[in-house]
Amino acid sequence: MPIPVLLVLLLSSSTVFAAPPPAGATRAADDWKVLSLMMDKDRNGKLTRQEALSFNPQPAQLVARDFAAIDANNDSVVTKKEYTDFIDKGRSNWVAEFNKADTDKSGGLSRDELKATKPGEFAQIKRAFAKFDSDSNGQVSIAERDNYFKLAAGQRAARMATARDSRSRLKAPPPAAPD
Ligand SMILES: [Ca+2]
Ligand SMILES: [Ca+2]
Ligand SMILES: [Ca+2]
Repeated sequence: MPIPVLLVLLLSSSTVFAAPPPAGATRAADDWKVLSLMMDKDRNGKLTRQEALSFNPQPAQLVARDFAAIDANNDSVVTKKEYTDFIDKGRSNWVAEFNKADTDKSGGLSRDELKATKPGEFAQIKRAFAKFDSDSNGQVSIAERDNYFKLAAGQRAARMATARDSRSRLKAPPPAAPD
C-alpha cells in the first residue's frame, strides 16, 4: 500500500475512532490525585518540596514492570499481600544468593567471592565495589549494600532538585537594567 494512502487511513481512523485526548485540566487533576495519594504524607492536601523529594517512584515502576509476576493469583489486580509477598520473596532470594556467595561466611562479599559468582549476579556491587564498601574492609556487607542504595536514592532526588532549580533560574527573566 502506498504510504500516503496508509497515512490517510491512519489519520482518518484515529480521528473517527480514537477517544479525544483528555483535556489538559482533566489530566492534571488526575495526576494530582495520584501525586497527592503517593506523596502527601501528612494528608493536608498540599505537597511540600520535602514530600516530593522523599518520594520513591521505584515501587510504582516495579509494579508496572513486573505486574504479571506480582499478581500471584493471576486475577489482573495486585493486592497489598501480593506486593509484600513479592518483595519479601525477592529479598530472601537475594539474601540466600548473598549467603551462598559468602563462601568464608564472613558476612560480607570480597572481590574474590564476587569474582566466583555469575557475571549478572551482584552486578552493581561488582561495578562500584569501593563505593559499596563504605568501611573499606575489602568486603561488602548486606547493610553496606542497603545503605548505598538508600544514599543513592537521596542523592538522585537532590540532583533532580538542583537540575530543576537551575532550569528555573535559566527561565527567569533577566534583571531589569538600571535606568
Ligand atoms: Ca492478584
Ligand atoms: Ca566473605
Ligand atoms: Ca565493608
